[in-house]
Amino acid sequence: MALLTPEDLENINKQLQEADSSVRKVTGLDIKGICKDFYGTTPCCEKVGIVPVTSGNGIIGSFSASLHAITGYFGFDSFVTDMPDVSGYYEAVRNGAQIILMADDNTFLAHNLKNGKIANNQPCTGIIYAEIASRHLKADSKDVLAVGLGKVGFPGAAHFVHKGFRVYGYDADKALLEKTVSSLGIIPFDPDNHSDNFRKFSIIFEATPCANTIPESVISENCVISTPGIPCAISKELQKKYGVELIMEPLGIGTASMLYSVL
Ligand code: NAD
Ligand code: 2YJ
Ligand code: MG
Repeated sequence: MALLTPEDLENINKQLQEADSSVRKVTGLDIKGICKDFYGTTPCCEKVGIVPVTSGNGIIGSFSASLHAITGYFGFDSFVTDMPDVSGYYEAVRNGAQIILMADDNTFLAHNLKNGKIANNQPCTGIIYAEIASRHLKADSKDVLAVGLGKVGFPGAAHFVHKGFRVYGYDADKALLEKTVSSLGIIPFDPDNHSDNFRKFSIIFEATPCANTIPESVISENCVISTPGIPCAISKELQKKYGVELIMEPLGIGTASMLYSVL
């Protein structure tokens, strides 16, 4: 499992502002607007307790501080506990947190203690990046290319299918690709296949931990690439050459999706 680094989270407020402006350009709504519309929820006064967790690889410098900035950006009243782990959880609840945010190396969760709802970052991230891309106002068809069908990518691809898109999918893991083709009914995409290489997409969704995963041949002018995957799926040069609108941000969009989903 790829862990976030403090470098990924540098200038998180600026990264969020830029992502918000791209989301607005692509969909006509900002991130908050998409979450509100999609989940049908609105925050009122929920206090969010952020608990640092030391297990496994331990505390990531600036992870909790970034969550504090992100929750503040979306209008939530939040605080980071002084203590980590179980003592931090106790501190969060004793200090009136209604929603707990915490992550170890495998799971990043949001738990609303009042209504019992719980959210996992991976599906919430995949679904919201797919939802944003699905609203691309200038899409030329309902065809989507989904690259990377793992814990984030699979729920994203499934979301496009549920919304009636024709989904072409690719994963470097052949067995996973085959499994996903049969469970979701998506069309396998093969970047090495000559005829697939002539297909262009105005909506591309990417969720892999690798760079340069999107072949140039599939990119259409002014397409949207919605990609939670870190590092970036496409080079700056290709982005510029095709006027790509990129939706990419390391933590905030997925966290907003988690929070709105537990309200
Ligand atoms: P995962 O390991 O479950 O899935 C990744 C998938 O990508 C795997 O199935 C793998 O076979 C596939 N893959 C790897 N290289 C590929 C390539 N070159 N072409 C096609 N497929 C390839 O990981 P995950 O939990 O789904 O996370 C995916 C990425 O999303 C990671 O980089 C993770 O850090 C990032 N992530 C970002 C956010 C965010 O908010 N931006 C949130 C969660 C995860
Ligand atoms: O509390 C801390 O500082 C750490 N225990 C945070 C760990 C963060 N976890 C991850 O980055 C994992 N990849 C799982 C969350 C997925 C979000 N991209
Ligand atoms: Mg995100």
